[in-house]
Amino acid sequence: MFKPGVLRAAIVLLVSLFWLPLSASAVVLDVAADAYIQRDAANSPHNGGNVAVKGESGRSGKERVGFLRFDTLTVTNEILDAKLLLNINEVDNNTTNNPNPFTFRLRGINEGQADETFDDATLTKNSSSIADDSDNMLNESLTTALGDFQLRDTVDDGTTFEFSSTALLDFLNADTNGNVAFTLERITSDTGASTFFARESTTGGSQLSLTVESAVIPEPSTVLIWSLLAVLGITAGWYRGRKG
Ligand SMILES: [Ca+2]
Ligand SMILES: [Ca+2]
Ligand SMILES: [Ca+2]
Ligand SMILES: [Ca+2]
Repeated sequence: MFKPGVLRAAIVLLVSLFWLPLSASAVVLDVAADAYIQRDAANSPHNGGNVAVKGESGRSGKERVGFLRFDTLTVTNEILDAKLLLNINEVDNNTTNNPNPFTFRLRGINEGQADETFDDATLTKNSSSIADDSDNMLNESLTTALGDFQLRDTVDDGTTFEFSSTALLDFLNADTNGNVAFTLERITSDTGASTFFARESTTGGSQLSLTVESAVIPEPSTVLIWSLLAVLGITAGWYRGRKG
């Protein structure tokens, strides 16, 4: 039915259309702010070398929730892949190593919440727009659950954990204001804190970061040239087909 020339041109068109949007570029976004809040120090900022996270049973007061923020203004195209890199200091800082895995939960802070642009030097439990007095110190309805993961004491101490999930990808692509912030909580109750290296760390640990791979949308002029070439190819093929 198609003459070879037409078929060839059609294949060129299809390949060019599929190939162009599939090229991607990766960027690493360093954390813009990181801190934690603590139940029994509700008016104190916690902006040291570690983001500490802790769940304890019975609302002991020592529970801690981590806050992380990234500036994504430079990422304007669709995000195809994303990884949150958590550089672990200690899964459990108790002197006795805990053989059981600890479960953690990552949440996105919903678009429009004041905490989307929190300042790590001043964030406190009482100043947070999403913290409350519940067991996990968070009003979950103001957040989006992005997934749970497990870390093991000693085994994972000092390593980097890469978190990724479809929910994280969807959350990043839904962002419209270039501010993306997360909370990190620990589901597992233990008196030992879990600590991740913060951007203020001076002990050699890398800070938290977000690796984002986004589609490269071609310039309109590039699309136009490709389209014109494809049309030219189809026309030439059709013309040759008629002649032959
Ligand atoms: Ca910080
Ligand atoms: Ca340990
Ligand atoms: Ca809650
Ligand atoms: Ca946002």
